[in-house]
Amino acid sequence: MVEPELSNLSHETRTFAPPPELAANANLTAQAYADAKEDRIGFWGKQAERISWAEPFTEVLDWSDAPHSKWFVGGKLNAAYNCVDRHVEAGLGDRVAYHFEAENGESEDITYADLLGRVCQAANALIELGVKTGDRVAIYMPMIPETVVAMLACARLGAPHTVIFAGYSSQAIQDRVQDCGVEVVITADGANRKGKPSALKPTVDKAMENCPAVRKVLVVCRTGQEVAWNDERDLWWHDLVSKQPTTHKCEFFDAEHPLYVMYSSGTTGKPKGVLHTTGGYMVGVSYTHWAVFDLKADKDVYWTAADIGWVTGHSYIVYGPLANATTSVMYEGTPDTPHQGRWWEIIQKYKVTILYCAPTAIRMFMKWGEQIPAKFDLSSLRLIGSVGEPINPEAYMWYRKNIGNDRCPVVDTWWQTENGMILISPLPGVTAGKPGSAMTPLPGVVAAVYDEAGKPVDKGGAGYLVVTEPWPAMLRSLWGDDDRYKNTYWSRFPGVYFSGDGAKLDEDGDFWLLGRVDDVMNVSGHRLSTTEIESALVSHPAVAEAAVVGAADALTGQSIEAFVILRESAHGGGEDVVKQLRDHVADQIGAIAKPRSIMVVPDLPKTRSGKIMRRLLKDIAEKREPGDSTTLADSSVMDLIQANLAGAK
Ligand code: 6R9
Repeated sequence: MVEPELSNLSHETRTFAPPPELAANANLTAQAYADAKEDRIGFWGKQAERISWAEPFTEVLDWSDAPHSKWFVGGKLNAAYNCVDRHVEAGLGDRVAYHFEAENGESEDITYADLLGRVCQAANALIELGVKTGDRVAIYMPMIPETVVAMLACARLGAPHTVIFAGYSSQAIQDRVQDCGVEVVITADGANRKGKPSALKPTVDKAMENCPAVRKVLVVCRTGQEVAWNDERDLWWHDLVSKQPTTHKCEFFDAEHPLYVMYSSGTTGKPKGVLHTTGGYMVGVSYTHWAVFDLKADKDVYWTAADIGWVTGHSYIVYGPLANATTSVMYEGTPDTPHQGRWWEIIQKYKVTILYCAPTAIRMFMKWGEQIPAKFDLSSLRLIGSVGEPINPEAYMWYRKNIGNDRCPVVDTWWQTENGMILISPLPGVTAGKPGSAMTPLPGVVAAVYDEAGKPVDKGGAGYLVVTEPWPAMLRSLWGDDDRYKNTYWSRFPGVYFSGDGAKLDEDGDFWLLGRVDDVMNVSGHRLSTTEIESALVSHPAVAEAAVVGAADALTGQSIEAFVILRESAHGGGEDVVKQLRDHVADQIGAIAKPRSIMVVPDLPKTRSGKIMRRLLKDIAEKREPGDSTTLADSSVMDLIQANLAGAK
């Protein structure tokens, strides 16, 4: 199973101790591990004091109906109140919540008092649209303040949101809106990307053709471009929201009230609606944001350079930082518009102290060269983080040296959409970091590496990463499919959470992540399932069969490589067919899912039970001698494919 890339990683022996000054003033010391170990439940009960409860909980965890958990049983709270109102009530209304920086350089500082007014207006607007507690609202938006406002307005009303990444296609919107039973969609006319407006509303309009249950589409005017308009269904945000009162008295909901659904790729084509609830999630994200980033809310300027449409944005742009009354940066654009130093210019401008981003971005910056960040003053930074995929030691070292000035600790944080919060990460004032290792589970989190038989491996061993005790921000189920929830996460090793990732423990017991053990790919930090892309390819009339694999890629982590068998009728289509197929995948799923290459092959390697052996295709895509093919139904297939590819060159 877990193929050893690990032999490279295990040569890594460098360690970086926390800078003494940071360690001396750190939010946490090693004592936190000991406290949590002694009384894990009591530990989480204590962390819950970070959150304001309208009614106190009577029990920290009810695990009697495992794998269904209830955290902070009987407690009542409102997530939006915790993110905004209470800070204004505490006299922090003038503190900046977001330094919003648009791609074109325009900027706006939004204080907690401003944010409160805007969230109340949006909540009042949603009420006018008939949104009630429990109704689902879809959000398909650019990276702009209204996106956060829309999310918090939903949270305020207890209407779970489902944010759909703005790069996704109409088909993806349609699937999610239908699966989640959405009646109201919030979107924008377009987004500013790479110096020009790109359209969003037409993508929503197309999806709406097959979503008759959607009553209203609320549209933020972002770019001012021409849009088609449906008078019955569409409303401008500035018409409806701006006229609303800036106050709204919120209700408080049960700790287990649903907060949001976030769709994530699974091993079968259908995306999974990961369900998060309110109390445990808020406790989990506020604690981890404070602990892992050593947050000093009155001093730090914090920046998660990620999209809100990804769980990282939900937990560490919106709910975690706001719950902690943080001043954050929010950036609308791409890292190379109008120049390749855009991020570093932003850090210099706002004196950012904490940066959190993905290895794929770091590898891109490496490709562009260290002379670019060197032109900017990055001395404000004191801590830098990484998330989304394994960070290879070279990228870690480059990041530490060129962005962190050889001084800032790097926190490599492992977690998933399902986890809701960071689970494995160094603590910056405690842990001596190793390039490429996410180190150890956070205080209060218990994880292990299991072998095939479900036995914990010893130090030095590799296997499957599992989480053996429940944690507060854990997913509660999959929307509308509880059986799939139980099967996907809790059946591989009964009673423990199966992450789907491979991991290795080194001689010190530190964790090294090895990527997915299933057929989910990770391209630039986006999870895409092979099955989903195969289904898209096969839905094209020219394609008889398709297999997709993720090949190691120095820049994006993995790249999508497709193998297709064409229908007889399509033979002779040549490059034209390949182009059509790439566009078709973009249309069906989104541009992010476009295969880098599509190889036309006469057949595919399959086992006797008909399963495609992707491992062998991966060998070809990564230009290796194919491994063991003895379980193939027809062993001549591999020769045929290789002869065919050689002939096509
Ligand atoms: C937060 C997020 C989850 C998958 C996860 C794993 C990979 C995330 C990682 C990492 C190695 C890290 N992953 N962080 N692998 N080291 N620090 O990314 O959520 O989009 O659900 O992806 O990402 O493979 O299983 P999500």
